[in-house]
Amino acid sequence: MDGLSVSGWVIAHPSNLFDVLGFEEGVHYEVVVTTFNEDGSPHASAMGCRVVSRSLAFLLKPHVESQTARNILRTGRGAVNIASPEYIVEAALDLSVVPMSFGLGEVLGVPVLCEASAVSEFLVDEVVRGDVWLQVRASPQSLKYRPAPARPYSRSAALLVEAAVRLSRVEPFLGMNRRDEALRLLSEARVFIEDSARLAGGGRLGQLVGAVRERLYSLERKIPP
Ligand SMILES: Cc1cc2nc3c(=O)[nH]c(=O)nc-3n(C[C@H](O)[C@H](O)C(O)COP(=O)(O)O)c2cc1C
Repeated sequence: MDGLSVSGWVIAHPSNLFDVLGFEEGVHYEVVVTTFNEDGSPHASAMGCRVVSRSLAFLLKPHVESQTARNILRTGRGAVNIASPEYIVEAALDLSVVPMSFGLGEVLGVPVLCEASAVSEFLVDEVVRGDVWLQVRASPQSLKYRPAPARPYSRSAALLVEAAVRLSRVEPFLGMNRRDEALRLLSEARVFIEDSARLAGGGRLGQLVGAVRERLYSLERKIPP
C-alpha cells in the first residue's frame, strides 16, 4: 500500500515510520498527541516524544493529571501528529489563535490533526504510573504523511515553543506550592516571548505571540504574593 495517495496524504506501512519521518533514537521530539475525551470529543496536547527503533515504539510522558494521561489510560490509544511549531504552541496552551481540525484515523479511528504533516495512530503497550508522569510505551499502527516541502525554519516559532513549554508548567508548579519554580519559568518565558516577538512579523505568528504574551500576564496574576 506504500505510496498510495489519499486526498493529499501518502499512506505507508507503519514499520517504515522512523525511516520515512527521520526519527532518530535518543532525540527528544515535540509532537501533538490526539486522544478521545470521555464525551467523544477530540483532545490535542503538545507532548514530548522519543522513539525506540529496535522495537518500533513511541515513548510518551504525559503528566499524571493531564487530560491526555486520563484519555490514554481509559482508551489505550491515540495518535502522534507531526505538526509545525504554531500547532505545538496552540495545542499546549489552547489559545484559539491557530485553528485545528480533527478527522478520524483510518486504522484505529482515533482523532487525528488534519493540519499535521504526518500522523501515526498508536496502541498503548505498557504504562508505568509515577508520582508525576505516566510513562507510556506505544506501538504505531498506521502512518500517513503529506509529501509537501519542509517549511522554512523560523526562530520566532521555535522561541515561542520554548515559551509555551515553560508557561504550560507554571500551574502544575503552583499546584505543588512551588512558587519560586513558577516565577523562574515565567521570567524565562518572558525573555523567549520578547525575542520571538521581534522576529514574528504582523501575521498569524505575530498574533500567536500576542496570545502567548496575554497568557503570561494572566499566569503572573495567579502568583500568590
Ligand atoms: C513543547 C512542549 C512539550 C510538552 N511536553 C509535555 C509532555 O511531554 N508531557 C506533558 O504532560 N505535558 C507536556 N507539555 C504541556 C502540555 O502540552 C500542556 O500542559 C497541556 O496541554 C496539558 O495537557 P492536557 O491538555 O493533556 O491536560 C508540553 C508543552 C510544550 C509546549
